[in-house]
Amino acid sequence: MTTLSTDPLLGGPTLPQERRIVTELPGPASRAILERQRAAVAAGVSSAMPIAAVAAGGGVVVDADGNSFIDLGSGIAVTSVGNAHPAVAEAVAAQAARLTHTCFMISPYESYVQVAEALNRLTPGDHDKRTALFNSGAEAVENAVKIARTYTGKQAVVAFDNAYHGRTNLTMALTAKNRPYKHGFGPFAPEVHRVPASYPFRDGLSGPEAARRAIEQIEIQIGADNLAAVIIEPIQGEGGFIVPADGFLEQVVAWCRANDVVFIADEVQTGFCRTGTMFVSEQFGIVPDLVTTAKGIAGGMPLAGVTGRAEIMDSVHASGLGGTYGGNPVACAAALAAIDAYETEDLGGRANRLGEILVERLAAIRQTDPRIGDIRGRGAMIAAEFVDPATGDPAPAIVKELAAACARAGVIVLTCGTYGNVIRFLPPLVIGDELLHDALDVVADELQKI
Ligand code: PLZ
Repeated sequence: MTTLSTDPLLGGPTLPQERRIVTELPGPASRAILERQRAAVAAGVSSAMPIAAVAAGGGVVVDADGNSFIDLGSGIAVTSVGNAHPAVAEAVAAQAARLTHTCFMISPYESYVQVAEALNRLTPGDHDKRTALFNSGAEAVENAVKIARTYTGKQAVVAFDNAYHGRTNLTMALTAKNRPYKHGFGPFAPEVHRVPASYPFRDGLSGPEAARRAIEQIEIQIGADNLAAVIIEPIQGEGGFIVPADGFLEQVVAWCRANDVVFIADEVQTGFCRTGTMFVSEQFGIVPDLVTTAKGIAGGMPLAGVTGRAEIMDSVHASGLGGTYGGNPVACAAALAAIDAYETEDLGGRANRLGEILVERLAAIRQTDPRIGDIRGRGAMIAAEFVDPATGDPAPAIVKELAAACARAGVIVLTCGTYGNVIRFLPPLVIGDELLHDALDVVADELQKI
């Protein structure tokens, strides 16, 4: 490990935990890389921050010019254990030196089995479970739908307003928002139906009322006899960190169970201690039939999983599930190290502490700034929704300006929301209190200027 801390370009927790802007932004080194990006990388792949990252760890990301940004995004809820976590880096290096790939469909290896065992143990419910591993959240979602269709012998799938499930063809169909995710990319997969979700701040409905509204539409427009699965993010992520009203999820799960419909919880963004518990389903008292995971699972390495009831998972014919890289050994080694960190470093407890700070600070800003219409979330998955105080209408322009201003001042914050009017906070769970407070000072200062 000593070699890790002596190389100035290496990241991890030994990086100075400070906000430090030492050049204009982007600095000359970043600018040169961004110019080459424009010439070499497809225009459709764009980047929110005008910097080229070279190292990251703890609560900071350092760019090619030596600027140090406070990270309130974790690469979209991925590096929850901290970027370049020493145990993850070591596990990756050790595994890469031993064997990088066999293809699990050709010759299996223990680490895949260990990750499956860990997911079976950690996902909600103590029933008999099985897991299959893939490369991305979208791929996990696709496979969950394939599995549910095989098990039920039915085809239709229900997704919700504000949903985000990915960018592949089937998952684009499941994703609700047109721009930027779907525009011009159709035709989309058939047999995907959308129903209203629970969005307490905007619909004012109780959980049972919102559930009744969704279930009524399912019964009228699709029919349980045709429905293989209902898929939902227990807290909607890209849609705006929307926490459903109490009872909504419970009633949807109960209806699924009574009607031979597979309930899939997409915990790609909410999973792995992000919300204060290993999975957020626990907090709503629900036990999903299938759970999709990715993002935080492997400390930054690409890995995803579908975990669920043994009888559902095992309904698929032999060789029906797979893919060249699914459950890659280097990614599995990273996942085992990351999962160990979640469990032994009490990162769930840490997420709750960070959430307290975030909510307290945002509530204080809101006292004098009525443009913050709602503050919501769980653990270290917290958001503020901005509105026009006179009308309550979404105010996306403020959010765009605020994120850009924070970036210039050395803080990475992400936006989201069906209406693009939400600032979301997803700090690495290992960020220090002081650094988080510094970042929130910046957010408060920059907001005041808008
Ligand atoms: N399900 C709940 O949040 C990914 C998308 C960023 P992949 N969210 C970030 C973007 O604009 O592409 C996500 C998610 C939920 C599925 C996915 C998809 O996961 O690993 O990006 O495929």
